[in-house]
Amino acid sequence: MISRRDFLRNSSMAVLGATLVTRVQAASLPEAPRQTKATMTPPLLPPDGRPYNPVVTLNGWTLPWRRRKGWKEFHLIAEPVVREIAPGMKAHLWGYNGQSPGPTIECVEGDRVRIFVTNRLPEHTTIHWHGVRLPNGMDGVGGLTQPQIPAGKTFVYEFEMKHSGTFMYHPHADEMVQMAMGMMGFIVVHPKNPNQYRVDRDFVFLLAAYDIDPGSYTPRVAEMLNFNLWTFNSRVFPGIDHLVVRKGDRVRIRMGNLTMTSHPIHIHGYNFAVTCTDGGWVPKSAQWPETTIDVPVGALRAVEFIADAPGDWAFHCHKSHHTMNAMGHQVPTMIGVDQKGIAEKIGKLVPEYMVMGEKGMAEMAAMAMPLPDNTLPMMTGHGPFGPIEMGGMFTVVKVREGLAREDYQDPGWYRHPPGTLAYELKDGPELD
Ligand SMILES: [Cu+2]
Repeated sequence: MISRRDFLRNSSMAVLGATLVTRVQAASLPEAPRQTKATMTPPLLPPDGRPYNPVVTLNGWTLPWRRRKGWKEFHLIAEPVVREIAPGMKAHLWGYNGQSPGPTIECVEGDRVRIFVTNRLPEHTTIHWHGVRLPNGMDGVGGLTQPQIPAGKTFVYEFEMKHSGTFMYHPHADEMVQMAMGMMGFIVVHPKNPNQYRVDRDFVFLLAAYDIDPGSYTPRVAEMLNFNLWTFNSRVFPGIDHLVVRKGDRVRIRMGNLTMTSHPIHIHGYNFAVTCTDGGWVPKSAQWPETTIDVPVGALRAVEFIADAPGDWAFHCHKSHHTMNAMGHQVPTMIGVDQKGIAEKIGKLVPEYMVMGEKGMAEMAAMAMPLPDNTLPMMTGHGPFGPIEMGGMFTVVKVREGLAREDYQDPGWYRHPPGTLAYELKDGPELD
């Protein structure tokens, strides 16, 4: 947490969006809570204002606010952060309030929000409130609707959240660099009527991609397509939280895409309908069943289903390269190539040389190859039956009977009732 003295030092000459902030005003800035860990915090029940069912941010948290004179006040600090991408790898990113992505902002349709944005980056920034319909001067486009927020300064955004829905925030200043460095966050505006669009569990995350060379910590910001870390909320499998769900719950999963390619997100064991986009709620008559929904670049999609089938259901991007961690794409296909003679010859020069890829690449998931520091295996994570052979944008929806309403703790692996598990055919009596 930042100290008041730091704050005064940094904001004593701060210029705000419309007005100059005096020292007295600066001292009245709301606190800016910070998060140092990449773990999911329990949903934040609203301490004041209209009631709503709060969302759960995968590997993230919701930003607390202060109620003051009819405003809901939030304080975001844009700053360099260290994000654990998965156990074994940390990335040096830019984010908000200690993490990338920044904290989720939750409020209610009709709320008047005042968002203080303090810039502790080495360069200027802004925040654009993607999808939110607001006065033009609050739209956060550097140069077009406001001067950029210089390093060390604080700007104030004030507007009414007129529409409920699914939105996000990100800079509109040196965008290529700042988004490649992880500056983004989720916004959820709950409906005024808590029974409208009601679900039991409401998960949110952003799709982000990074290009971090093996052995290094900082993303290559000039990369356009060839990323090597495909993330849900700046985490890769097996570091992504599981989506723990009580059997019978109505579940919503909201996803926003701030990468530079689309992500066909697929669920096993269920079908779902798109119920909300960053454009608003989708009328029932316009919904249809899907098991995969393409989340386009710069868009948000919310899907819903009733969790009536217990189990551990895979939930992932269907682009198979996006369920892999750092890998080279110039690897030749070796399937069917007899490498025996070659291995012997190279082995004389490079004693630890391994022959790989002759029968496919599944063996890589089980192999313990030496890796540079701060580098994740290409595919990893173990399940109850062995290596899962995945990385990147992959997690598990765990549907269980009899969980408590607020219980999001990992219930362990699913135990399949007798007769419901695929099995090896062995010699013996005929099947029924
Ligand atoms: Cu993808």
